[in-house]
Amino acid sequence: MAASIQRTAREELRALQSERLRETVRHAYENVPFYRERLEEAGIGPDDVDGIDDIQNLPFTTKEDFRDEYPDGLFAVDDDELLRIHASSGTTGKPKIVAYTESDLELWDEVMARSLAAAGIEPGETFQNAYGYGLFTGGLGFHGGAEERGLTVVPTGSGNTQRQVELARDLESDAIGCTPSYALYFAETAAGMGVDPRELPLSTVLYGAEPCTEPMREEIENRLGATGIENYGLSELIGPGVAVECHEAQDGMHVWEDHFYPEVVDPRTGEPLPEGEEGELVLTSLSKEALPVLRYRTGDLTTLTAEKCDCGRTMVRMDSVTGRADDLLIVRGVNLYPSQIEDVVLEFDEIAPHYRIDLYRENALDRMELTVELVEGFDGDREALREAIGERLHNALSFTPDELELVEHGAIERTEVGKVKRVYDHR
Ligand code: DLL
Repeated sequence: MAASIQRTAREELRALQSERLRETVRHAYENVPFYRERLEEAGIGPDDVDGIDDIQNLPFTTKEDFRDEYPDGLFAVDDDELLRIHASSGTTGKPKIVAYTESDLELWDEVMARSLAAAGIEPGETFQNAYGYGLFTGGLGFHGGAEERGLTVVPTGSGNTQRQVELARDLESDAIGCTPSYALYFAETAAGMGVDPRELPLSTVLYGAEPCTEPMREEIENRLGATGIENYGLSELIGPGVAVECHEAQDGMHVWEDHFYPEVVDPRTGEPLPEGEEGELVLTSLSKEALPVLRYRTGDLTTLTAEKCDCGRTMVRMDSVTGRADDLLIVRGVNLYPSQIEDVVLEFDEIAPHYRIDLYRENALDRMELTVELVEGFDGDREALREAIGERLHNALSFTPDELELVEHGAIERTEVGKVKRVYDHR
């Protein structure tokens, strides 16, 4: 079933999605007062959903709704049916609390095992799980799926990196799961220990949980001598296991849309956008029990394509997330995403994949400082390089930072645990 559903004809998939959407709306309507109210406001009862196309009539759910309904206002089952709680912290306010029944945990294991299979990780291989364990969904989400896939799991969690390098070498880990920033940190730590990271047995880095541009992926692949496979997910929907690249084509992440229905909308108006246009990803859970979610505004910007992939899977693919709708930096009236700056800066071979952006407001004017790191052993002309980067930023983005600082290799603080922070907005 699991393998065939990934390659099913799209009409069949739509029939399944339609049936599951009807069930999900009914479940939410009957068991979550919040949804009943929202649906009634929109004039929709559980019998008004015929098929998946009706999804566009449903109201959105937002991060604020999760915060307002903290801790359990969105749960659709009794407490005694819950087997697990996770939370996503975010930068401000209360955490978003999420919950799982037994069937939700089985679903999670299934989509994660599928993701590991799509990543090309075979039963019997050793998987080093360097995603954080605990309330964060990364650690336990990958853990369950890896066991389901028949892998040997090394549950290192994040951090303790020297030991992780030794374990990867001594236990001959075939694959590691971690954030992209941690993959780089891991490679640097290995090199610092006198271990050539390319000589480690790792052949796959299953990275996710934070944005990763193409130059960053190349850097990870080169430094670790491994294939980088991206995966995407979020706690509100389940955790990791929403979408993953296939190792066959590595051409966008297949969304497991028999369980998570994706749409892309205009982030300002909420209007659905045609296939291929970039906008905000909106996701609806189609088979969750404890926490059904209707049209969740992820804030993540991406593009969807339904074209058949070379791997034969028919499920829609999403592009790497280019940024978050709320990451948009408006600096002196210019709209910029940090990923655009990253793309430009990392074109330079002299620059290491570490940078930070600081924003200030001085006398009512925005001021941006961009700090980038030189590669190890750089002994070229710094001034010329600085000018070249400034010019390139200006040409590509019509923007030049007020200050562009080049610092020595290793000078920018690394993230050993959790997600990397690159933008410091002091305004
Ligand atoms: O980060 C789940 C996860 C764990 C995904 C491990 C992949 C691997 P949250 O902590 O709830 O859940 O954060 C979700 O992280 O809305 C995105 O903004 C961001 N994110 C996740 N994957 C990617 C990715 C986990 N591949 C939020 N690229 C999401 C860019 C990502 N951003």
